[in-house]
Amino acid sequence: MSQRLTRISKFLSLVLRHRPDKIALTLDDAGWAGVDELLAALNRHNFPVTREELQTTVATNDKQRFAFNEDATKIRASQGHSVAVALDYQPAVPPAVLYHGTVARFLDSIRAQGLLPGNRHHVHLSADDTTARRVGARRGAPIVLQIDAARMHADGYVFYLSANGVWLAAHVPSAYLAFPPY
Ligand code: HQG
Repeated sequence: MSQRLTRISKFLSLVLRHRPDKIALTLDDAGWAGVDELLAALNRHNFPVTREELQTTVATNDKQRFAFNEDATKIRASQGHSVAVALDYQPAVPPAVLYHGTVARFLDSIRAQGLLPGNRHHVHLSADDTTARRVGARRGAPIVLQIDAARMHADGYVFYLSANGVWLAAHVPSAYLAFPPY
């Protein structure tokens, strides 16, 4: 992705997940903003973006962070919000094992409390080890935990799959976690 598109993606993450108020944008209950409203708000706040740049950002984003609705009149972040939104994802059956990338300094707390969502709405889990390692590496030397998703699901915990392939859960109790070495 070009530097320009990366800047747009970062600013969109900020306003569509965390701070719509920063550009006086309103999101609906499901997190959607009107595309026209978004472009006007960006323009008003000295971050002009063309419709074409917005489309390219959505289409080429490395993690497919954003999605348009069917007729492309609205846009939202696919996950990762801290503002209150109901993303209307349907519960889904997870793969037997899911992965979570973190760093050593959080392990004592994770052993005691399990995985907690922090500022986000859900704990984010990956379907593969490589993705989880990359997520953990944002914070230091990555440590990948394995989640016994099959047993969690059998025990009645609900999982959601976001539009961009991230598995979401409200909480992962530590009984379902395996720490390396496995
Ligand atoms: C840790 C990025 C202490 C958890 C990524 C993580 C992902 C605990 C941090 C997405 C804990 C939360 C999500 C506990 C969890 N005690 N620490 N009990 N439970 N933690 O950023 O999973 O670029 O909210 O291990 O690529 O790191 O935003 O979650 O280190 O997909 O699209 O608390 O964000 O995607 O950090 O990352 P985050 P995450 P985007």
